[in-house]
Amino acid sequence: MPDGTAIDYDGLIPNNVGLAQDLRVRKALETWHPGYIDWWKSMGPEGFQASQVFLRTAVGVGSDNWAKFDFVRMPEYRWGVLLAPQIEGRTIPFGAHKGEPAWQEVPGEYRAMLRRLLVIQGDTEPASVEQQRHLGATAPSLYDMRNLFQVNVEEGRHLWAMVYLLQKYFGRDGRDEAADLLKRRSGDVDSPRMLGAFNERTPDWLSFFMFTFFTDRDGKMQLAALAQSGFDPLSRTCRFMLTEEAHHMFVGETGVARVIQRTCEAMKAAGIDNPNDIERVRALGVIDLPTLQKKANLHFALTLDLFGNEISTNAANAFNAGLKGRYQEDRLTDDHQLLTATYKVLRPRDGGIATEDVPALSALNMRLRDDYVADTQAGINRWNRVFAQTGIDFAITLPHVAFNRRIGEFAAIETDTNGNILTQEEWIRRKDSMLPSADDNLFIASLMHLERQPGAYANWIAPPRHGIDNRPGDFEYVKIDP
Ligand code: BYC
Ligand code: FE
Ligand code: FE
Repeated sequence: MPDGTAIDYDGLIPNNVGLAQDLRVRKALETWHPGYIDWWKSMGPEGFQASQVFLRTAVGVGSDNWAKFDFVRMPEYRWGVLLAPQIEGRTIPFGAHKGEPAWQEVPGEYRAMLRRLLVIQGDTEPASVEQQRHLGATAPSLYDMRNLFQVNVEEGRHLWAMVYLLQKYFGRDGRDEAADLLKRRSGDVDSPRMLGAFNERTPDWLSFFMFTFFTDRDGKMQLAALAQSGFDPLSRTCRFMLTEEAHHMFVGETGVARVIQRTCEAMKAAGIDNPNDIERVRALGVIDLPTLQKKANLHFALTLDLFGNEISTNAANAFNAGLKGRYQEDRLTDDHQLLTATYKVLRPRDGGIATEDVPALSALNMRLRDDYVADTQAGINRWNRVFAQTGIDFAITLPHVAFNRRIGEFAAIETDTNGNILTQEEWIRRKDSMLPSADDNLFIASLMHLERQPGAYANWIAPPRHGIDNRPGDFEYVKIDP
């Protein structure tokens, strides 16, 4: 496949990496495939494996017309290996090897570091499918159910993306890692997924929308950083994954926006102006706004933990090695080596929180997290326009980055959502006013039920503005019992 854009759909595994000519890797992938399908059937969407779902499948890797839409049973989805086109003459964009030709093979000295990056990234993808597997049963509409399954099959494909790199470039231990990616389970006591947020439960649809808004956006940031990689196959893989990622964040952003819209409209219709009139709002069968804020607080904090320690030698090493860059590295105008630069890091100090200048190279996790927060804030601002449009006096705000953290500088302290340090007693007393309480979760759970009539929506969420692929409002996106 020299031009790298056409996809070969003839074999078992759709690809644009010339698998037909690469017997060794094809065999490894075909050996891995049955285990993957077993995993999908046992850990993928529960109860809908035989349903016909209106899914998009990639048919190209260019920037437009890259996907087609059709009804598919999920286990028959054509998961494939798709890389963005190779860029002629690409060089390593940053770090100690800056300016050297991009690597087409794994640089021996960085093998272990690269493998770890691939495994961590790969581990998150099936984890999210596991976390979301029971949500089909309470989908608020067939439209939303279809979006859930679309996200799920694409996260499955993201696993394929990492498994291909492991099997193609890491031989025996790559195959072992690929097998292990099918063994760990989200939330399992003995063999959990690698990162914290991917072992949390996704108990309801509001959590799902928050997860795709907040946590898939971490996916976007991490993939964007890896898309800069001097290891060219990783860069090309991540560039194509980012094309798919946009839809995942769309699902989260519009999902929450539709919840906000529905709540505000119901409040207006009932003559309720005060968002804190929680009992009256809940009596309307919609999600009250303070609970929405608490869910956002939770998912933001969980996602910030995914950026690792603010000050990290691992991150510095990965940058120096040319393996993991900064967000939009190719648009930054500095030496791309960070030999003398410093960066401001937030840390607890003298009973408060203060900024400190540290060598920029060691603060790369902090920097990526800052870029993430800015990107997230832009999405929050779009949510807040819905309040303005419906005339309800409310705004969602991001909590302080120190709030409810388990990794990094703030792991050892507790703060309120404004970043004021709390004693353990104060934290316990105030926690339920800042994070979803058992009571809040029970209320949300009480709203969750399957709405299976085409064009119908559960009472707590507004319909979307447009159908998928321009389908009409009553389109049957999932034929549950075909
Ligand atoms: N949980 O130097 P440090 C996505 C460990 S989301 C557990 O601070 P470093 C998606 C760390 O392993 C994107 N352990 O951090 C979204 C290390 O242990 P060792 C996912 C943690 O190395 C939705 C030690 O602490 N992709 O795609 O910079 C649906 C010191 O580490 C955590 C990536 O994140 C944690 N949160 O790594 C589906 C890409 N944080 O090695 C998919 C790769 C730190 O000393 N990312 N530790 O034993 C990375 O490598 C991250 O930056 C790390 C931080 C989170 C691993
Ligand atoms: Fe993904
Ligand atoms: Fe995603």
